[in-house]
Amino acid sequence: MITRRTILKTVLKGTTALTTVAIFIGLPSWSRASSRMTNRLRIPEQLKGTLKDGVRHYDLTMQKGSMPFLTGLTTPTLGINGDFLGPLLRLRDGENVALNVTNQIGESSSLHWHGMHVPAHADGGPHQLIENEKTWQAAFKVKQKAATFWYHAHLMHKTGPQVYRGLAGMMIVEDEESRRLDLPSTYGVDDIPLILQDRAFNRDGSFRYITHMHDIMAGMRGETILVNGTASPFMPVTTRKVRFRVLNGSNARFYQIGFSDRRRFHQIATDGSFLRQPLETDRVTIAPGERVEIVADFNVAKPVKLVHIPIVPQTGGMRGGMGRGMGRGMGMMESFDSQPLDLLEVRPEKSLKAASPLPAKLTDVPNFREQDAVKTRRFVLDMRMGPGMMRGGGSGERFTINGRAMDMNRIDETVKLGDTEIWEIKNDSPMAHPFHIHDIQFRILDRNGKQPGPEEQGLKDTVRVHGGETVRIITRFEDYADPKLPYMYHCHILEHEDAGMMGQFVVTA
Ligand SMILES: [Cu+2]
Repeated sequence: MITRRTILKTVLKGTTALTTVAIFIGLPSWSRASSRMTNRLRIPEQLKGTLKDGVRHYDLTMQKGSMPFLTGLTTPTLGINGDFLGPLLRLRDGENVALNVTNQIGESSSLHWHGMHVPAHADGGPHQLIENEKTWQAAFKVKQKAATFWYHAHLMHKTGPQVYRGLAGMMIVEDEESRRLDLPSTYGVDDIPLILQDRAFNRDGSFRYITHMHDIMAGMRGETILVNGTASPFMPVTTRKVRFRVLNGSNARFYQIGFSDRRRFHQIATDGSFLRQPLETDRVTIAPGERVEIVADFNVAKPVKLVHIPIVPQTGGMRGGMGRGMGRGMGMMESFDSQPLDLLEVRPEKSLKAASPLPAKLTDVPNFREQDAVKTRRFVLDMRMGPGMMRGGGSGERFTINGRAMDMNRIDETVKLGDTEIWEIKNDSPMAHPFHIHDIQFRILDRNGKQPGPEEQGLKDTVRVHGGETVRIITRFEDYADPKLPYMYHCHILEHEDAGMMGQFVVTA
């Protein structure tokens, strides 16, 4: 009989450390029989900016704060214009914006506009460091299809802890098309942001972050789900149709969202655009960094929960020469999120405002033709366990892309402005990694040679690559060239990113 222990020993490369195995076996159960949702969902304040000489200005201050997440306890936090997380930024395609970010957290940070097509100097990655008590301005023209984006700290080796403490927020970009479409769009009423995060706590109420090697290996997970910084949230609903903009803002946890009564709903958007048409479904998977928009119908006075449906480990990636035992082990390595979770209780009122049916067509999703690609770049993701992982919070060369850990002083790839390229991402490790590319939006060409499902056929900036899988994406690099300042590509499990699973590319004219 193959035991869990022998499988893990087989799977984990570079170690047989029993302590590591014990950590896996000792995983706590996150299942909660029937959680009571007692706190009204917080809705982030909207920041629409102020127009000055044709430029829309947004003022953001990163600051220290505290939150009463758990009854009777106070959690020290970080926030933007508030105690935890930041305001919702509303941007319009075609507008010039200036995002003024002041750092008052007592240490260096940076703020990255995840998914946004911006010049490298405005990207907010590790090279746009904001020292304590300094202000940094990101100025650019919004060139974006309507969708849901987000911003978060992106400091070298510190993205994980800073996002965990609260340095993140949602952005909505609108364009002419989105303003014309008859979709639920009253913010906080029938257009609801849902920032999903999980947190672990110490007894004194403070956040607990990385206490075991396992927290780096699997990524940092916690047993408490926060939605927009609300534990055990409920939301009163006054309309029949509600649109949820779901952002997986967790450091490492994957969610498969659906409803407790298995009702069907429509997915209308991926990371960077609407889908061509609404997609009827009963569940959608969302990895760290990814966004989806869904529209659900509710019945008068009938509460229902938005839940995480346990993720059945993927084995599709195991075809292509991998041994069977290896495949089973890999499945287990992907089963970190196999416990059910309640995310949000939706409480429809006694009378609900009627809503029109969803538009039959949402948008034309930009396409890139494979025959236009001038180059295929290959990226191999890998991770190795071993002693010394905890030293200095990093792990040297254990989390790699193409055999190398991230180095701020090394440009890994040089892309020519205007080129269409295919990026082939191969995952040589036993667990799934969400691969994110700065600056651009892409289409997924295939997974192990197979077309992606309809739920992934919008624009994307983050793609799940399962253990043993090879995913090909296609994109075009436009508008902005800078031979010196690079953009990042990386795993969006933030502990993996911080430990080295990241690389840099420049776009040259
Ligand atoms: Cu990863």
